[in-house]
Amino acid sequence: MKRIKILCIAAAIVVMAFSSCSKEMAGPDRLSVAVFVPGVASGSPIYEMLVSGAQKAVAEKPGASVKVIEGGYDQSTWLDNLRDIAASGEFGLVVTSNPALPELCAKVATDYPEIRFFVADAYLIDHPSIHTVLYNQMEQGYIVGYLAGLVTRNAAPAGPLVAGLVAAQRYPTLDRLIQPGFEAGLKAVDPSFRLDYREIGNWYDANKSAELARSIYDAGARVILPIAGGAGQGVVSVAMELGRQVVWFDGAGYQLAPDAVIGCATVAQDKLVYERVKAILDGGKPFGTADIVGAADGYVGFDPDGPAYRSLSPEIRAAFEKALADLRKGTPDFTLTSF
Ligand code: RBF
Repeated sequence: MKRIKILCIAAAIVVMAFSSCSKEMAGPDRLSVAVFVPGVASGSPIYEMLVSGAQKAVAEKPGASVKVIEGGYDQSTWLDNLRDIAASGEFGLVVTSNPALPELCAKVATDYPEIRFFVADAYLIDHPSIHTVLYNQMEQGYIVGYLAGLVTRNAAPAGPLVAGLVAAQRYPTLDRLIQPGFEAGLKAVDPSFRLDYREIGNWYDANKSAELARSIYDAGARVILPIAGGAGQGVVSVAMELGRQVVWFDGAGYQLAPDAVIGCATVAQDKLVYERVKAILDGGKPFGTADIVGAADGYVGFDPDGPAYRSLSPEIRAAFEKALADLRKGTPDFTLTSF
């Protein structure tokens, strides 16, 4: 009797071991995609494009599915959000975007090695579970810096020459690419340009960004670049009120204020996310690699389709379009091979 009992227990252990092993090997469904928005999609074009690009790729793949999960503005919860996504066992691929995410994905990957991650607008090389693509935002900053420089100098040739930058927070791509690119664009127009930099402290407080923008405009700047997600709306409202200008980043800028937004330096995040997610769903395995894309290959550019851009003087537009064409051909050369 005792022997039978022991045999039964042993058999049960073997069955359990095999079933958990086969479950492990099958892993989560590779065609089941979680799009994690670290923030709120509405009001942040770079996130809106993340969602639309991933949804388009999934819609074209038979058997694939997608769920969009917003992490909200409290960055301290994002790691737990990602852990919950992984622990659900539902998703084989997590698609997300922003330079803070690779580090969080790497932490989750330690416990869930079968899940794969694609992070746009970020850089991490040599992690077997993670693929990243970084935009050359030095070029993106240069584009709107050059335009802001031309418009400012034209409005106030006697100077002093100053332009504003209202940022949500400091982070490496702002410090090392966006801000230096914006300043390089301004200084390419006139080396005496000065930057008036202010910080909001979060990505949602449009009242605070409006207050900062007002004080920058009052101090003499004519053009401000907001890098502030949804909070950038505050800069636009004050620009409209004071008859000043804004240059916009990422996408969908002109519709906010057709008279105030004079230019928008774009990233083709919808196209990029679509292409990469599609390739991964089709079996591509770019994990472990980190790409950098920019103006030469069309992922960083300029949207000329706005009324306030079209109503700039032909001389300004001609000078700007020449600078843009030169940039696409590599002058100035902001080549990035790693970050
Ligand atoms: N960009 C946005 O447009 N909206 C956001 O809510 C947002 N949150 C961010 C949070 C962190 C921690 C970091 C590092 C960046 C964030 N960005 C956000 C910036 C985004 O990655 C990109 O740099 C800007 O959109 C400019 O292209």
